[in-house]
Amino acid sequence: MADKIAFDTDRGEGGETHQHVPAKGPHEGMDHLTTNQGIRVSDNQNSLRSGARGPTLLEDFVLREKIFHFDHERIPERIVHARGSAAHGYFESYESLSEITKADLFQRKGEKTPVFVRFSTVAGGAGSVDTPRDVRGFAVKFYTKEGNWDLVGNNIPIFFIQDAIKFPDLVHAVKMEADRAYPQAGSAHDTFWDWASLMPETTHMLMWAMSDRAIPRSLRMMQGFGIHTFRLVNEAGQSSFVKFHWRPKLGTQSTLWDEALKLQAADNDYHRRDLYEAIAAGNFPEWELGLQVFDEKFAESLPYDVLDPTKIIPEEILPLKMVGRLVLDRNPDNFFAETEQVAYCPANIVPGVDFTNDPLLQGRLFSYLDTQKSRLGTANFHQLPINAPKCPVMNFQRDGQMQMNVPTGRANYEPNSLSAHGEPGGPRECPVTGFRTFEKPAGTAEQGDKLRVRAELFADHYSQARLFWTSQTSSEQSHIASAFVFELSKVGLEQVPPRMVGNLLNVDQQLAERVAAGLGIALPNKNAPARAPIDLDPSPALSIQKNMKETLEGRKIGILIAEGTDAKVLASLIKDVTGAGATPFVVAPKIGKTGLSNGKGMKADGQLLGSPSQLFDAVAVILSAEGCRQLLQDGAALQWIMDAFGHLKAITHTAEALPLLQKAGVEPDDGVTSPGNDFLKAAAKRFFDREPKLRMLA
Ligand code: HDE
Repeated sequence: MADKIAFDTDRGEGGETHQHVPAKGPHEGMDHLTTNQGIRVSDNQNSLRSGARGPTLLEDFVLREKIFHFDHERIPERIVHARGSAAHGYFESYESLSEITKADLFQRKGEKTPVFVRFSTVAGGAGSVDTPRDVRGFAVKFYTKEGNWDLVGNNIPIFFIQDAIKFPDLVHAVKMEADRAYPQAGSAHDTFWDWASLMPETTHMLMWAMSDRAIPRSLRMMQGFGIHTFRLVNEAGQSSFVKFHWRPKLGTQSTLWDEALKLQAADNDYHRRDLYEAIAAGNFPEWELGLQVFDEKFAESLPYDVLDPTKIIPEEILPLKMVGRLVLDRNPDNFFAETEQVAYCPANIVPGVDFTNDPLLQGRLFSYLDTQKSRLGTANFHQLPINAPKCPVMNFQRDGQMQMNVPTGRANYEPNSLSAHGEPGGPRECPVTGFRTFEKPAGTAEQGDKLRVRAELFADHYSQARLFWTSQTSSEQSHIASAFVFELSKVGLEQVPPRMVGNLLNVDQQLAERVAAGLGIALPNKNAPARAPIDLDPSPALSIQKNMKETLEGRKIGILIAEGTDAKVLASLIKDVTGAGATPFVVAPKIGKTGLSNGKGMKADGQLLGSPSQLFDAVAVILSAEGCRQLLQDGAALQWIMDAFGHLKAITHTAEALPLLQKAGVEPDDGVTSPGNDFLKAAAKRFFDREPKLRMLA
């Protein structure tokens, strides 16, 4: 026998030979490891070689198959929305909507339809961070009894462009630059702003993207939108227009920019972890589906075009009708098989829902099927479990790479008369139950010659950007102006910031002045608008701060402890926080036991340096005099408190912790309390009034 080598003993059988021969036969109660051909594997640790120090043999099919499969584990990532997190759940209808749509999922009160929902950032690669300033994807696959319906939306109700033909330019401009391959996952760079500043139709979307909407606190706390105007069609064939909205039960909430930046360091997977943990803990995130339903006459009365995806219809003008709820109650079993391989397609639609002529939507109807073939490698991607409809699929499409079905019989064409001869002839079309495209009455404005044009009202690029601006609180306005300053400060092309500010002058004089001042550039001339903007009434519904839901539900409270922390105060705080629906998270200088006042030890949930306060919605500093003295020497503790205060969070503290708070620059205000009810109330808010004292905003 050759030299003895240590043999891995993971499987509990031990042994010190370099040639592994299990001591016993098959392990009782364990599954056999096999190759993909089902052949049992005798040794998963040593490849086959000629002698202990000899060459590895080509003959080793176990090795070759394992490495071959590994080599091909990655598939092309999505060109956009590559970074995503997803969950299973259901959609439950509140009532029958048969008057407006024949879609089966909306026919019965209490009807539950299974869904798979994938959230994503847009610009970054699959391994990028969760909290850049970016739009978030909000894609819902409804597995209805009549086939799959994909509502592939975003967390912002409009888009950058009006016509699909511009999409590759938008994406090229925003993703990492072609020659240097940076920056990853962010729009704060030359090519994006060069392109955007030359494209006035982006202005409304830029206002949203520079607002706090683009830095959500949690995937569970963001809205979703179908964006385009769609159609609903009822049994009688009557059609209405519709816009789809998702509203989070936990309220809409965002982070601050400084917080989002620091979250990128604190936890790359901040949103993914948050979603996964909430579902794993049984705190199922929930959204309501709201519809804005309207007819042609209403559409024509609006001063903007409902086919233009850069426009909203304010809720104050057309309220939402809440028609059901979406609950996410199960994490994927396997990230790749489900979250990565899920293939959304806006063209997946069911009878009762239909498209409109929105030129962006029309382009999307082509793009997604095309991209799935390139990403998943075969026209049979619909057979993957996550994509397969949960209703019968019957047609004469055949073959192709990775065909997983085994169709039987001779009939692979139609029409056929095989059934007349006693053989199954296969499925047939049905004009009654089959999907029928809504037929517009002839001769309407939507029909015409073949022209490369856009409808007249699409030329108004600024009125709704102004509407968005005037609908925000002054704190939100300063965040928007500051975001423009931040992003444009990263732009090295000198001609770009003045050009962008020249566009902003069409939105609001003050906004443009603030951005120019923040950049330290002279106010440029206004760029002539294609169509003069008009003043629209503000829509308070567009402000996050005006609609903040004061709740601790689904939030996380960080509790800083150290040696000698009062056990009673700590226990009652944890009880209160949990009772209010939040998750307490104990942070200590050492993750192992911290000695409390009652002589007992407490294990922390996180170590101080690895658990900075940006991970929490509010914080508690529960220290003894001795613990405080120790932490006064620790930069991480000071930063923890400085950031919590700077991110406008509620802070509660014991009297003994005061020296640390003072050293961190905490000034008394309504958000700084002693432990108890005052803290629970404060923790459900952010203290935006504090901000102007703490940082220079544009
Ligand atoms: Fe997409 N988009 N998109 N998009 N999009 C993709 O499809 C595209 C647009 C959206 O979680 C791709 O499977 C074009 C608007 C989401 O898997 C691709 C145009 C909206 C997701 C594609 C748009 C979206 C995608 C990349 C302009 C909001 C992620 C990989 C006409 C309503 C879905 C893929 C997921 C993904 C094309 C515009 C949302 C390349 C051509 C507007 C949420 O097919």
